[in-house]
Amino acid sequence: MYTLYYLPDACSLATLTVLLELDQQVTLINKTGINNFREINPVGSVPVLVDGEKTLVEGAAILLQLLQQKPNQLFPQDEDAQQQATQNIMFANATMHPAYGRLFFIAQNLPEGDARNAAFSAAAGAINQLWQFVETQLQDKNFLGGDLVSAADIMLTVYSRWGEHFPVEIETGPRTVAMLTSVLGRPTFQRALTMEAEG
Ligand SMILES: N[C@@H](CCC(=O)N[C@@H](CS)C(=O)NCC(=O)O)C(=O)O
Repeated sequence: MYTLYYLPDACSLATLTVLLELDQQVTLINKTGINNFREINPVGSVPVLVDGEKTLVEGAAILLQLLQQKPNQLFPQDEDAQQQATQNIMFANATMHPAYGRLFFIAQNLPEGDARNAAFSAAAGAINQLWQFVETQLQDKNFLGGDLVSAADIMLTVYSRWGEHFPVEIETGPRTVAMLTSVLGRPTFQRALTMEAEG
């Protein structure tokens, strides 16, 4: 049984969805209800996954740990495919997630006005370039790894929900929209949303 510290609709939603895809039992703790969260993760971020005596942090590292425990459909066994799947997870976590992170930073730190609007516009442009890259990757397949959904697809689907909270136009191509719609419709993703809402 795992314990997952989360924030609703944050990147920890991908961790939860992957846990459900792997048929794991998990208890949720909303970070906002914890006074001393930095004693659990000094960096202050979710996800944090507690596995018995171990406290795991950093979303990509947590996912790779979970995916490598035993064979599963989210993570291929073939060496080349596995390398590509790892690369896709890192693209999502270390490239797309920080690109969206700029939107949160601008909203929290820049006063209303031209500079804020220009910063939003530049951040959206960078995000749209990354979605264009995803669209190119999906030209010959339904998901980043091929026919089967992967952890990276789930991560990207979580991030794709963030743009609507900001005054930006986020553009995703038709194949990307199909991938995101498919992941969003998975019972695990819907169950994860319900679990977060119930707390
Ligand atoms: N590199 C970290 C970044 C995680 C991160 O930025 N998490 C955000 C939510 S998506 C967070 O916890 N922010 C702190 C907060 O909102 O209080 C990881 O991948 O785990």
